[in-house]
Amino acid sequence: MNDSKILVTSPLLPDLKEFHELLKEIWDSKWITNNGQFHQQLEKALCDYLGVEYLCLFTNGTLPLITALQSMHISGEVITTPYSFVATTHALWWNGIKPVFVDIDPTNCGLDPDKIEAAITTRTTAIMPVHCYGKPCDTERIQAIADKYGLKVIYDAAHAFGVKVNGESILKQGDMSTLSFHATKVYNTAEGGALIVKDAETKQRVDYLKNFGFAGETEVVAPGINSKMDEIRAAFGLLNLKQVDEAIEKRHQVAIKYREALRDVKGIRFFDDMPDVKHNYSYFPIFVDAEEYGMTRDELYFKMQEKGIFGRRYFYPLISTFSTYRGLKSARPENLPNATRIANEVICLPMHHGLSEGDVNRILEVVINQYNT
Ligand code: T4K
Repeated sequence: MNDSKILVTSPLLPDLKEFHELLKEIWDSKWITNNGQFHQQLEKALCDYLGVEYLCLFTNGTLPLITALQSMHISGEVITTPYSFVATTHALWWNGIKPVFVDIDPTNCGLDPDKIEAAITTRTTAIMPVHCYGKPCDTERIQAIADKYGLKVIYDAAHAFGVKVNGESILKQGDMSTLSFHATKVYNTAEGGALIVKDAETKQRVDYLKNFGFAGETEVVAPGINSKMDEIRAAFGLLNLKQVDEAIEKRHQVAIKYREALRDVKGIRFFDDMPDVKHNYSYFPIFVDAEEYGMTRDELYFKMQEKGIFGRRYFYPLISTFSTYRGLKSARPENLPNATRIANEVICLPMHHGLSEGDVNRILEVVINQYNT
């Protein structure tokens, strides 16, 4: 029996020889950060690949969230989801903004548009939804609400690299969208991220903000931060971009196998592809109904670990339960019934380009056998 560990993900890595060649260029140029040639090339290549016009590279996926809020002077209260990685809400906190949690729609794990209006107050200035697992939120309804109340919309699209709806990038929705290029993402630059904006003027402003607010050598136009991507990671990113389509296709094949095998397992729910959406298969969450499945989510989770399979409970616990946020009125579990339930049901099965057929079979055996015993 093969007992080697299967982790939830594994980073896409460029060919080492090709990377070395680019490193040699960087060494020769002696230009290692501050809008170097690879940074410029990667911004352009990502715009082309993603089908967006204006993209600002960042050093991770959290700083574009913080900077997006800064650049639009968002204040007061912002409506957001408790069902995400904690960085989403922390970005609000770092801007002195009060997060207002709204429940999720269990069919896509995004903000439930039916529940947003009730959370709007005179202090609300924006909505910050997450395309959780890369599944598009109901952007049309969210935009209609934003327009009705004059609110900005910032999408945390950390999981939505390359996702398209009706052939259009999901990153074009709202006022701004952010991406994460962390090692655990479909596309990575080790650490990295981006902010997608709508026009050249905004890009200029964001580029100032991510460079301490400098506009030229001696002028500082705003209290900026340092969140520039360096040349080494930009070069890494250029190489990874060449192989990301192949990696997404491999993930797609894994998703197909998971779905085929789990379709008839009672008490296990998962997502199918949505019509007219080009998915990126960034995560494969399953939701365990303990009564029907005959075992709780945690029992299955730890049983998997005993067999060397390390799925992850993304996103448990809910952000709203962490000490910083749990005192907020909107954080009460009775305000968030779907998110509370889903957080207790979810396991993200291992999902990455490097999973072999044998790995997938080993994972499925545990999930299916536990159910049969
Ligand atoms: N918004 C959303 C919705 C997000 O999901 C995230 C990040 C952000 C914003 C913020 O973006 P960044 O500032 O992080 O760019 C991970 C990631 O650190 C985090 O980026 C990600 N979301 C979150 C969902 O997951 P952990 O605590 O699960 O990472 P870790 O170190 O436990 O790694 C998970 C698995 O990946 C391990 O089992 C092993 C594997 N792994 C990991 C790394 C780092 C590797 O094989 N190689 C590696 O280098 O948070």
